[in-house]
Amino acid sequence: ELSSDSPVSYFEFTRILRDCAREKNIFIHGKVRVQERAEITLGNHYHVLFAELCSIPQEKDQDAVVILEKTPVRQDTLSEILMSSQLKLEMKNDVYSTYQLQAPAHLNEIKTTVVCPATEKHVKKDLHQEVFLVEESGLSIVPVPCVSFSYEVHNCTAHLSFWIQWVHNILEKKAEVDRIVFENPDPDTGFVLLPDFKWDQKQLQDLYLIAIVHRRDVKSLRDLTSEHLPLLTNIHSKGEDAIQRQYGVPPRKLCMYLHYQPSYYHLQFHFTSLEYDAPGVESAHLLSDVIQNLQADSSYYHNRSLVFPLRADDGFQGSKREAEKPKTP
Ligand code: M7G
Repeated sequence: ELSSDSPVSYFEFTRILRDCAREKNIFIHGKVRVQERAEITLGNHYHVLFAELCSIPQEKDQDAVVILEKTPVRQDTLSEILMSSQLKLEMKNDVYSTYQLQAPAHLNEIKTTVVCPATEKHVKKDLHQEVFLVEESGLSIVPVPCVSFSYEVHNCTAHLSFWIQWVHNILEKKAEVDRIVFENPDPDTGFVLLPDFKWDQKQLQDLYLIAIVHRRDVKSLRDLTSEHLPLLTNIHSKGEDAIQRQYGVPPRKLCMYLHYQPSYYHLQFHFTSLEYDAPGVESAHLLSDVIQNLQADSSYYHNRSLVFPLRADDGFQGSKREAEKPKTP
């Protein structure tokens, strides 16, 4: 589907948040110019009469994050790329030569993700930053290795969490309806399975789907008890069945996990290809481990400490400074 009103054509560059030559992506912060219809108020008497006529378009800048990513070369387009591209020689030495290949436009896509309007949190999420491992116990959060300060968990999670309107839109069929791969509508054990927006669905090596649960009362791994085992086993078995049916990827080639801490506080599971180097391994908990841990101990995730990475500006820096203060005897 071609986008007629491209937000990126009005993009005013502010700064690069992060770029990675190996992953061939770049995260950019900027301003997008949007048109708004604003009413001119001429006082009560005229307002009603002229409201329609005086509604004029006004331009307004909104913050946006744009992510550009070169997509993998696909096997099914190889012969077309090699036969219908122009090659420009860069260097030749013995049996070795390198070229600049100018592929036809339709084989030269850049996957583009736009977050607009972007909040400060969106911008911070994509900004390259120093990251620290922290260990969260039931009551406190302390850095690894342990030093002497405590940090309220609920403060931390509230501070980190994102608005989850996009999740509700999927569950209520207001967005991404045509992308749903499988749904189990049961209000307690059901879920919606669909491609993660990181996956362009063009090749299976980087297969990435998410299973979003219908229940809205389970925010994260911390909330899980043995009461949720039917939900977890349902996601495990129906999720892998659906992926095998739809994509022919067998369960032994799949990784199923959830993140702690997640970016979005609504329980969801990641299904990725084993061949894909998915981001976030340091916060991943395998679904099969979670099931076994809860089978052995219903309060496992309430009681145990959990280690996860925290970014410098997510409240860690201040706490670290506290911890580093010389101790008074
Ligand atoms: P998470 O564990 O809460 O956060 O997973 P993290 O992986 O970002 O730390 C949320 C997952 O949902 C991520 O893999 C996102 O790429 C994916 N995601 C985020 N948004 C806003 C969307 C969306 O609008 N649609 C889809 N399909 N996936 C999304």
